[in-house]
Amino acid sequence: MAGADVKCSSSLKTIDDLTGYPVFPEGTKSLVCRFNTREVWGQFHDKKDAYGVSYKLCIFSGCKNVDSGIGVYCGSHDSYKTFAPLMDKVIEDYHGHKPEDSHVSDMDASKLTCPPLPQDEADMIISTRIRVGRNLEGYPLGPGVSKEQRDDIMQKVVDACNTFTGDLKGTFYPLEGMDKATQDQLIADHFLFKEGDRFLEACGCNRDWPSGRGIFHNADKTFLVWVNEEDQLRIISMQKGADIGAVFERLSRAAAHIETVAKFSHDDHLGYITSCPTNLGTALRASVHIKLPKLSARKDEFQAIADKYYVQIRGIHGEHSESEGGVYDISNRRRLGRSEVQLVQDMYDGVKAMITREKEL
Ligand code: ADP
Ligand code: DAR
Repeated sequence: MAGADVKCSSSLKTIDDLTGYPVFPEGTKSLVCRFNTREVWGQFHDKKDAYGVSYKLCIFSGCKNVDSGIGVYCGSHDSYKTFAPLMDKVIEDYHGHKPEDSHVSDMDASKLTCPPLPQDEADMIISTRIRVGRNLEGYPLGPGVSKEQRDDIMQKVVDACNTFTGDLKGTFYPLEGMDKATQDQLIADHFLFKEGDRFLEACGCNRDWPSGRGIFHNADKTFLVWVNEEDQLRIISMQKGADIGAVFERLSRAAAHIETVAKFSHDDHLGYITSCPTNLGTALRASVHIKLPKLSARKDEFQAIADKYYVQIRGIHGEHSESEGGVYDISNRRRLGRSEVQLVQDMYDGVKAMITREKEL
């Protein structure tokens, strides 16, 4: 006999509190609120995927954090198949990607049309960063891994990173044992991931922190790999200035190399597999930190250009952060159903349009 309905709120402690159908506050906008219908809940509330990850765990972040946009983190590649009646709806709503659609990757940086910007325009761009998320085949994802598996994944990623040569050659720094001042400086300088994200906390991604986490980077910090944050790898290329082509070329070369020594979780329908459904496909976010004081003062116009070019406007200290000093993080919004080249092109074209408008103003 199913229990009485359960009210979703931050007071939920663990998935064991989900003793009945989760009911969200009036006005909740998350996709898990919309698509975890009583019928879907009835079908899966006591089910687990092939790795033993429960449906309840996959939706718990959205039940606890009712301000989530999505509210779902998958515990393994199989979660997308076993819980398809929910996942397919989330994926189609967010990405416009239907169950019968396929995904084709293309990281050939030479296909990008990104002529160097005139100096006055390049001067508006403080820095450029492009990242892809990847997870190792044969392991659960962040919410589902054990401590032993996570430590094993870290070792495999470190071994792979130690095969980098030339400008990609670098050193791995485990988070465990890193002094606080170094860690805080790396975060402040935009190189290292933040700690304690409540959305990741709720889905179990932060368990055993800081064990099994760390950062690999080259001497110039233009090439970095985050290990076991939200995904098992975040492969990152970044540098000061506006040379989007150079940043993409470095990322493509690095990702291609690492894939020769590590097998990533992937399928023809969803592309590269990630714990959050929003990152499926390319798991690529290409961004610039750019000064747009005049355009950003016209919120509707700023957002209209972003919508037209499928880019997102964000703050400069990572997700859920605010802009500072008129500097914004502008990045591609799309992830799945288009290639990496097309998404970096989205960002380039969107930023170019914003710069043109800023100059007119
Ligand atoms: P992700 O897309 O990898 O989740 P976040 O938005 O969480 O990235 O940001 C992670 C870190 O990367 C933050 O410190 C953020 O300031 C930094 N960052 C993101 N884009 C840029 C950029 N274009 N230039 C410099 N730092 C950036
Ligand atoms: N808090 C989650 C995050 C969604 C996208 N961001 C990621 N994956 N870092 C939400 O559902 O809003």
